[in-house]
Amino acid sequence: MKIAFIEPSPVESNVYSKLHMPLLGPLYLGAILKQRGHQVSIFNENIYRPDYSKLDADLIGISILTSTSKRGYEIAKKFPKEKVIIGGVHASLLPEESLQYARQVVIGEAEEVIADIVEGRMKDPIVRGREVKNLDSLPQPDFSLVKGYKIPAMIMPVSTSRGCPFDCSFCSVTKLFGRNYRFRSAQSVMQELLTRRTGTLFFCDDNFTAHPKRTEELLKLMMENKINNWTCQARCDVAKNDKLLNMMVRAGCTTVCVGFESVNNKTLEAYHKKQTIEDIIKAIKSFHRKKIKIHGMFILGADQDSAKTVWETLKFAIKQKIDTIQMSILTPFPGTKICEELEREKRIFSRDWSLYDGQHIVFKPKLLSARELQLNVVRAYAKFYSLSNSLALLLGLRLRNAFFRFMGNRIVKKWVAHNRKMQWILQG
Ligand code: B12
Ligand code: SF4
Repeated sequence: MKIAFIEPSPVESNVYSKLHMPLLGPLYLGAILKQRGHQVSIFNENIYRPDYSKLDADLIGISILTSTSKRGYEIAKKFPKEKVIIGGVHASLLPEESLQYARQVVIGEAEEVIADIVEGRMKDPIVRGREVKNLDSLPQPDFSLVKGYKIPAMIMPVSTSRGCPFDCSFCSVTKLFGRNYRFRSAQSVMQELLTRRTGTLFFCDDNFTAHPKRTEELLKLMMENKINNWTCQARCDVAKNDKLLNMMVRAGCTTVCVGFESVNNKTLEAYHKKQTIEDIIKAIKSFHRKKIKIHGMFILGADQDSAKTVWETLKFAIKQKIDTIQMSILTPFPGTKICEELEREKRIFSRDWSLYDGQHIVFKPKLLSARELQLNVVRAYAKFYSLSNSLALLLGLRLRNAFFRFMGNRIVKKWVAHNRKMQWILQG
């Protein structure tokens, strides 16, 4: 069969639109179906948008996040419903909604059911996927299937584990992959790394260091094979483990993306983040001592946050010399604890999924108005990425940081302009 997977671009462009990094789901599913003799292509709309009226496929598989679901449904409507299947985080959280646009929807991990669905042995409208217990049994994601994807790519995602033992109240990850942390063997990951041709590897595991022993094994192999220049997502906890941190440096880690989330201890508690502001400061010091750059991620808008918290976050990021930051507005993704709470209190005022991207306020915050939250976050963000700040870094010859700040400046400008156009939503 001819199968086309589609990863829709978000309707609202976001800070990541220019980062051409496909989700790995369609690449794993595509590799499995290709091995079974099907003809597979993957269209990532950020990279290449086909003319759908001419798309020659027997089956269309659409992969949706909440922010891309609106566009995903628009695409689905271009095809007869019996040709469309939908999966991904958002479809897993709201399968009944997605089913209005598809003949079948898959909840959760789809590798162990996709062939049965495509080949007609599984016909239920809503199929529950299965947690892949042995991740080494999966084929490598096949990037050659992505139309228009340039290899060597600037940055390439690699997944070495699934699930996260934590359960933060704003996060969708455990809803999709569960809290059971599963990981590939170091050898299997190494085999994949040796085939990747890229400037930077991005370990897109939600928590690369959740099981330090297994991470150590992988790092040892990476050192032996002289892998370098990679980024991972980790929690502050890792910085307490000096041995692991040293190994990460020797194995080529240049940047860590860390969910700091807040500079307000009460907010961290409400998020169930299981970390304190003291942990965050210590972690920043340890990473910087080892010359690892930090991309710090913050989420603003919890019931404990005021306008002051937004500016304290900015001050903190500057004072602690965090290299780059992401300031997101708290987003009640369906299925999360935060969403349940806000729904119960009838505080969500927009269910336009295209606004569920961390850049738009869709609920009434407690200590300030929706408008104030949105404007303060945009302004603080713009300040961090201001041209004068970027120039200062450039003059101090911190070239990498200056480059990313200039890039951030362009992105924030777009966000500010877009914000002016959408004043209507800020009435809430
Ligand atoms: C890499 C990554 C990114 C990259 C690339 C993302 C991209 N191309 O969209 C970057 C950094 C750019 C990014 C950006 C964002 N991300 Co992101 N990202 C991830 C991350 C860490 C890994 C994605 C991945 O490859 N997973 C591994 C593969 C195997 O999983 P999968 O793609 O979901 O596929 C499986 C199933 O879903 C299913 N499936 C998937 N597609 C299909 C299709 C069909 C037809 C079928 C049957 C099944 C199926 O089967 C697959 C195999 O089991 C996830 C977390 C996670 N663990 O998934 C967050 C995650 C997807 N991101 C998230 C968010 C919120 C964002 C942002 C809005 C920014 C932000 N504030 O963080 C932006 C929006 C991006 C956009 N497209 O608009 C949320 C999504 C929540 C939601 N409800 O939508 C997640 C889940 C993280 C979280 N903490 O909650 N992200
Ligand atoms: S935010 Fe990070 S630590 Fe918390 S549940 Fe999600 S992936 Fe795990």
